[in-house]
Amino acid sequence: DITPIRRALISVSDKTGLVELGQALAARGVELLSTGGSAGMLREAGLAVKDVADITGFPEMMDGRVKTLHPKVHGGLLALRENPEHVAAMEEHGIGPIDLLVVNLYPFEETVAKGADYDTCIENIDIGGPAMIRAAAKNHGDVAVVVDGTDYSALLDQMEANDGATTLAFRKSLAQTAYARTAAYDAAVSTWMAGAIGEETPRRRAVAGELKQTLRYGENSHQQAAFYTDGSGRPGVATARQLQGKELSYNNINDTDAAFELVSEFDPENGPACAIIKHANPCGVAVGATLVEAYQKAFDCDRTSAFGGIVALNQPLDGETAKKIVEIFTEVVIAPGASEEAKEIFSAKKNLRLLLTDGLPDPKVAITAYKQVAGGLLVQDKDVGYVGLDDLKVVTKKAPDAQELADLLFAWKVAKHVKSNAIVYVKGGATVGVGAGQMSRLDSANVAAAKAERMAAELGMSESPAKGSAVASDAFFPFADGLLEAAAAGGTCVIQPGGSMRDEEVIKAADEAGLAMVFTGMRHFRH
Ligand code: 93A
Repeated sequence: DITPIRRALISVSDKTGLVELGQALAARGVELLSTGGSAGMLREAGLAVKDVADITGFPEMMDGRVKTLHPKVHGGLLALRENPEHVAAMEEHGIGPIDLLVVNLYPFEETVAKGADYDTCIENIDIGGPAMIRAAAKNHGDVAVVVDGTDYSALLDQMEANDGATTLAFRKSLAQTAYARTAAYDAAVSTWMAGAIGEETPRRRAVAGELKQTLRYGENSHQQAAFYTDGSGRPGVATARQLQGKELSYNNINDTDAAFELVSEFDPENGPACAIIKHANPCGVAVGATLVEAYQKAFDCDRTSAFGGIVALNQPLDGETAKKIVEIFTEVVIAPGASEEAKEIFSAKKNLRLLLTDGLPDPKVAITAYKQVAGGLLVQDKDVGYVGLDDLKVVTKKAPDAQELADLLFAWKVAKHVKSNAIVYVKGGATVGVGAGQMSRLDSANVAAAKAERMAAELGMSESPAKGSAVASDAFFPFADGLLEAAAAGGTCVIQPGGSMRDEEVIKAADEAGLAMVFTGMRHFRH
């Protein structure tokens, strides 16, 4: 696992830290090979350096376009040291192994950012550098590759700790960084070219993934769109099989994902669950003794909004549930499988899209989430934060009873999937009012209460289903007003992160209203 570094090739555009690195390597007896400008600078600092041109037997030519593209270089990077045939080939062709590659690329991104002309940008597309980086990274079993000056010190620390060698784990991590760099570099070239030739389209955009489908249009009909898989093969909307129905639209896919990811929060081992989504927010979510009961309870929460919605199930679709679903217009149903009877019932509804998967999305897989902003990209971990019973802190005089606790945790799971500000009322394992996407928490509480009122009217109930409900708030109540609104609507217990400057005031209001309240210590903003 531990591979000593005897020979290094250094070829860097950004020469920051180059001399110090060269000195440190030379002090360890590492032989240095280098390209034109890098070699010159090392030599000036008094170090012994071999020119790559002397090794290849070719001068750097064509304005430097061809410097390192040669078997003497690539053979030295790619040869497997343990493979007798590779070793024989090295001997036969006079190829020396290269154990360390230090490259940073022509500054393509900076050149574009400076507003350089077309030809200058083209000249700054590095070819030999990425080729060497990719070769060395592939051969990380034997070769260490450094593509970023900020890794010089880590490299030297490794060598210090391992008597001039590096560990396999370190080389693997360097290789991963190396491929991230070449991927980003080519993406930058592609994005620039798209802009330069005026043909940026979602179909041809450089995104990490495989084009699954070009879509008829995007969020609106004047926007082009495409759908990519991320190569993970994980269960979800991107890997689902469509059994029937019209072609999926951009919004269908977005909503179906929201629905399926939400329902996956409910472990099928604990029973059936159903989520109905519109515009990426839940119209209703419920668990039930049977799947059809879960569907009915989810549907009842907001029958008006559920029309033309997306239905996600955490268990295979059965005949009874299928019969119930086809009673109204539904855009998409997604489930981890379906019975023959259910498929038969759906087949009469030609437009209804049925998507089947081999499992549920894993709500605990910490993937990376991206959001585009003008001139940049925001990158973060997906929200996979969880609270369990043990994490809850009762802050009021009154503690929630067992049924209230179950509904509080249910409401909390749902609130995580509701656009902020989110207020969710839950009773008996079903949402009875969802307030989403308002700019004030009080407004969200009002929207949720109004929805509960409408549910009462739609179902001919004598009182609001919010009466006796559990209330979740995705972030803390900054003032008591939102909490008091929830109490007025009939909420008896509350789950929220806590952490407001006015927690004391909010807790006091909860006590006065006779509420039980728990703090999670974690919030679930979703924008
Ligand atoms: O024009 S290239 O794509 N052709 C090559 O064969 C090649 N090999 C290394 N550019 C090439 N490089 C790049 O030269 C390296 O990626 C590095 O950015 C730069 C270092 O050149 P110098 O040492 O002459 O400053």
